[in-house]
Amino acid sequence: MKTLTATALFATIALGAVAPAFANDVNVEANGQTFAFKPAAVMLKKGQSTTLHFKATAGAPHGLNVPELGINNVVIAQAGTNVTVTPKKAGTYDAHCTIVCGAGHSHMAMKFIVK
Ligand SMILES: [Cu+2]
Repeated sequence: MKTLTATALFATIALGAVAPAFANDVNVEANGQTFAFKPAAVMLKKGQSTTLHFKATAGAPHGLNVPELGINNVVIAQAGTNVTVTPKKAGTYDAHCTIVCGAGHSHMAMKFIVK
């Protein structure tokens, strides 16, 4: 079971869906044409500060709200915005776009995985 999980995670990372584990800086792109965040999942380490560099590449502004991580109604525009987080609790935090940005808005989501 563990091997299967590790293999699946490696495959996901190879496809660029998950940011490298435990980086100090992570770029997160909000794409208003594909209605997706890239990477779709970001790995964070409990107790370690990570600066998230949010930037919109197309379309209307997007937003994220993950209060458990200190991401409080962040507006993501083309100018970009940085948020430094220091997760206190391990877990998986689902985040959906908080600003109605177009036809694919309801599918626009990402995850933060704290270990
Ligand atoms: Cu949206």
